[in-house]
This record gives sequence, structure tokens and C-alpha cells, in this order.
Amino acid sequence: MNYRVLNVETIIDYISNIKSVMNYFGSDEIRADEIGDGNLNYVYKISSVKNPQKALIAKQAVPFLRCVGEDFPLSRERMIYEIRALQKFYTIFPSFVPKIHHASEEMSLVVMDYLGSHIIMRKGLIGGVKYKNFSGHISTYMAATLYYTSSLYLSSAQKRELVERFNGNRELCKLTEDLVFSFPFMEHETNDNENVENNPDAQKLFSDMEFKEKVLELKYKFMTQSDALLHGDLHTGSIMINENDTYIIDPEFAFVGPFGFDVGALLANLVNNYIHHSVVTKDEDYKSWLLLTIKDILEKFSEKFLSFWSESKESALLVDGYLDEVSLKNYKERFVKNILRDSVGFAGCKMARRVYGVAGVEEIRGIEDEALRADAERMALKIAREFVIKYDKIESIDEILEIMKNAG
Ligand code: ADP
Ligand code: SR1
Ligand code: MG
Repeated sequence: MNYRVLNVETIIDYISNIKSVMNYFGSDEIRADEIGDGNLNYVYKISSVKNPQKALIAKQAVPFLRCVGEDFPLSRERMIYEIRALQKFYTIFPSFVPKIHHASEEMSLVVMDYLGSHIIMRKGLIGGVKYKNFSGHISTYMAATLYYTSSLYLSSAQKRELVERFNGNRELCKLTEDLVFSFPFMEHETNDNENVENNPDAQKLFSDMEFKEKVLELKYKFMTQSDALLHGDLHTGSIMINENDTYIIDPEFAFVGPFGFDVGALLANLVNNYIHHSVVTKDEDYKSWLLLTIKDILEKFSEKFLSFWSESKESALLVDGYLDEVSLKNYKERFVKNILRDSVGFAGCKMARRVYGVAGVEEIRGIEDEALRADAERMALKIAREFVIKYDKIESIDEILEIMKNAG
């Protein structure tokens, strides 16, 4: 079928011809509502007219960036990678990924489960909701997806096939190279320039060569280190959650990149939320929960990654018997410590990009009171700077929490 951009009317015709989807709705009449709130794509809720909770999600990529419009062309090939990544992550841990009912690379479209009793996690965190299962779920998701798609588990040939299958995601990798590691730290037309002009904090950031050199070091890792299949944009807007379950959506930035990048993205977004509560609600109890959650996630991630690793003795990297037991244990512990260090560095870049870069986060850019927003921005830049400058020397998770606590 030739590609065409669908809308709330034409999507009904399209869906009506897809057997796997129509089996789900049976003889029910269906309707479509556009519910997308992301930066890139169109998302439709397709539901039964008589029972609106009986619904699926259809997501279509268009050949431009939704949040800017047709003036910012962006190839719709990104949906190829989103479909492949959803499928791959579903095979690794189905309980954390919405099930796919239909996928078409030609139409740049995917139909998946509707998560009707879940909300976007960022909203819940801003509202001060404590998710008791989250650290357990997300640490399992990250440890499993990263370990099982890495050279620590796959054979050399399997790993190379994986890289071939995902590393054509050129445009979205380039978007991250520009929007996470470069443009937000210099004068650039894509920045939130109303906030940059006459702002001494922005000028200080743009001329901070010590920080920018370290950012380049991390950008180079992002561009060259093919460790494992990443989600690629694992912020709290890519997580749908309720008190029982956690789902990871929207992996269109997927590619085989550095281990620490997804962990760093999550860390950055939890810290941004901590900043929001430090400046706006001043809710000390919630801040303590966020600190404990971060500690728990990083500890559990390390334990689970090592535990998965203990199950296989042979991989692209390791030949059984190559190291004695003690050396192998030390090697693995150092390895995981370095993942955490890189995560801290990437988290710093990802926090700082949200201050003046094109895509802000609700926790900070959404603060209406100008003085409070400026406080939140300064706190974000302070933590981000320390993360970036110190990332390769971090010895413990407590040091990360200390940096956060001392900033506000
Ligand atoms: P984009 O690629 O444009 O960022 P997202 O995949 O993040 O799009 O989806 C945009 C919004 O659509 C999400 O913030 C969420 O509100 C809604 N959404 C996406 N997938 C689902 C789903 N499976 N179930 C329910 N809502 C969803
Ligand atoms: C203009 S696209 C901006 C951002 O949205 C996505 O969620 C990614 O984080 C990207 O950098
Ligand atoms: Mg999104």
C-alpha cells in the first residue's frame, strides 16, 4: 500500500481493512480520536463506539516533525525502527511493552494495545504520585534489554546483525547528536531564544569550555560505542504507568549505542522532577521518595545486570575459562560501575539540554512563575554541570544523591 498521511476519518477506512485489528473489535462500530501529545508523530485512539474502553492505539509517523510542522522535514523511516524495537523488546520482556496488533513499514504505522488505565509517568510524578513497583520494573527492563542485546550475551554474528538492523536510524541519531549534545550549549536558532537573550546564566553555560569539552567526550561515546540496543529516548514521557504496571512506549530513537544512555535519560528525568518539587511544591517527603527511588533503581539495575550476566559463560566477548573466577568477578563489577558512571554523564547532558534547548520538560519550562522557573533552571544547570564534570570519577550511588541534595 502506498504511503499516505491519515486523519481521524481516513484511518477508520484503513483500519477496517485490517483483519487482525477488526477481529479485536468484532462487529462493533469504531471511531478515531487523535490523542498525540508528543513531539514527533500522530497517535489515534481507535475505540468501540458502544464500549470506549475497548480500544487500540494507531500511531503514524509523518514526513516532518509534528511539533514544528512541515517546515521541519524528518523522514518517516523512524517508524521502521520503532516497530522493530517494540518487537524486539517485547520478545525480551513482554510485560513491559504494549503488544503489537498490526505494523506496516510502508504506511509508517503501528497498531498496539491501548493502555487505558495508565498515565504518562511525568504527569504522575508532577502530581506527587509514588509508584511502589517502579524501581523494580524499570531496573529489570533496563538490565534485561541492555544485557540481552549486548556482546556480553549475543554471539559476534548475532550482535553484528542487530547493529545492521538498527543502526540505519540515521536521522533520529543525528537529532540526538544535535539536540542533546550540541545546540543547547551554544547560540543556535533552535534554542528557546527568548530565554537565552540577556540571560547571564545562558552566556555562562555557552562559554563554559570545561563543561563543553566533557560533553564532547560523551557525544563521542554516543556516536561510536555500539554496546546494546537502546530505547534511545527513555524519559518519563515514554513511560506509561499505574500502581501495578509499567509500560515503555515510543522507542523510535532506538539504535545500538552506549549502555549508559538509557539509564542516564531516566536518571535525568527523575532529577528534573526532584528539581520541580524542590522549587515549586517544596514537598520534602516526595523528594525523599525520589532520592530513594533513584538509589533503588541504580542498585537494582547493577544487581540484575550482573545476575543476567552470571547465567551465560560464553558470548561475543567472553570465552569460558579465559579469566579465573576472582578476575572475572572484578572485571564484571568494574564494567557495571563504568556503565553507571557513563549514565551520570549522559544524565548531565540530558538535564542541561532541557534548559535552553528546543525541547523543554514540563517540570521546568512549564513553571509559570518566572522567578521560580529561573531558580529551577539554575538548579538543573548546577546538578548537570557536576554530573558532566565528575561522571568518570563517581565511586558510589550516594555521591550522585549528594550532588542533588547539595544543589537546592
Ligand atoms: P511521539 O512519538 O510523538 O512522542 P508517543 O509515542 O510518545 O508519541 O505518544 C504520544 C502520546 O500518545 C503519549 O504521550 C500518550 O499520551 C499517548 N499514547 C501513546 N501510546 C499509547 C498507548 N499504547 N496507550 C495509550 N496512550 C498512548
Ligand atoms: C524536536 S524533537 C525533540 C525531542 O523529542 C524527543 O522526545 C527527543 O527527546 C528529542 O530530542
Ligand atoms: Mg514521545
